Amino acid sequence: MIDLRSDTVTKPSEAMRAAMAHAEVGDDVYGEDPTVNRLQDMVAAMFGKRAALFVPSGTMGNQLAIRLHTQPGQEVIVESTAHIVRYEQGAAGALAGVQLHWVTGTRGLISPEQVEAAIRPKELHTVQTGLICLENTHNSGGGSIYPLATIERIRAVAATHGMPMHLDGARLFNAAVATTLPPASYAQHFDTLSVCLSKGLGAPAGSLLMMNDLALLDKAKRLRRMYGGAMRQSGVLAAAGIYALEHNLGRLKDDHDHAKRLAQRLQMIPTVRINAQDVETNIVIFDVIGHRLAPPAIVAALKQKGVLINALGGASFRAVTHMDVSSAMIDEACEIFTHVLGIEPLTH
Ligand code: TLP
Repeated sequence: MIDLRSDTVTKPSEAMRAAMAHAEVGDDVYGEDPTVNRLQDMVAAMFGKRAALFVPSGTMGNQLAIRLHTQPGQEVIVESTAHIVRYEQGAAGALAGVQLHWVTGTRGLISPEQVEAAIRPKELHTVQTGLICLENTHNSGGGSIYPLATIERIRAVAATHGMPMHLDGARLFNAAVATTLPPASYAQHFDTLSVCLSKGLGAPAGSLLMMNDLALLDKAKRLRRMYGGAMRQSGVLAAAGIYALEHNLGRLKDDHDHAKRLAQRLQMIPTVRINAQDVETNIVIFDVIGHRLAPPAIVAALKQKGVLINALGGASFRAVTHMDVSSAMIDEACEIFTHVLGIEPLTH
């Protein structure tokens, strides 16, 4: 089976498992797990931040950040298709007591002018803005990359209003590899950012929430405990993360090349709507129009031929490339897409 549902489906390699098995561990709630500490120091240094906190998931990283920066009743500016909006089960409202102010972007990216317009005036009747969140790369935007210049300008707007910024950097490594910019060049513009080890890097679990402010780190540790994310001998997981950072970063470029190739082939199928030029990293989002099968049946037909993808709602589908999908498997997937999506289009 060629599983393109997500880059989260990768399984730890033998070498990664060996690193996990031999990890030196301790109780991380006491701050005594040497492998967790090593991973945190390594990632903080990589992103030019003073501190990184190991958390179980990207969702927890985002939700800790929202809670850290806001007061209940405030508003968080976020793009309307962001992971925080679509896929975190309303956690910002449920756990931090804030409402989300959606701004509709282009392929998930919003402009400094839109941010400026969304910040509420500081007057008594109006809800108050507490935080601005960006996502890079943008998942629902098709793995789109924020131009650094746009981030710099959004940061300038935020600074004028004294507004903190958080980055959902679940796939920031993909952006860094695709642009060849150092990860810290993005990170410098955010008060907090989270990155995931369980996406393209192939680790089984784990994310890091980073910041410069050590008072914020203390608060984040308490909240992590409150949210049930304080783990014990988590060095077993951290070891997988260290292995992933040491071995699997550079190869993200292969995933990007595979995604581009897939998109170019999909573009040739008459029922498929996609602009292959838009594919910058490892996520391929496309629409299927005028096919005789409804989206769930398309997913089932592809599965039957050996390819798994996700339907996103409406006519949209998502295919994600990752380290467990080889170049040959991409070629095979292209044939299957052409076969299943290319046949019997509806004629009006
Ligand atoms: N994304 C998953 C699903 O939840 C949709 C995927 O398959 O892409 N931020 C972004 C941008 C993400 O894409 C994800 C996971 C997360 C945060 C959350 O990470 P986890 O799953 O570790 O909580």
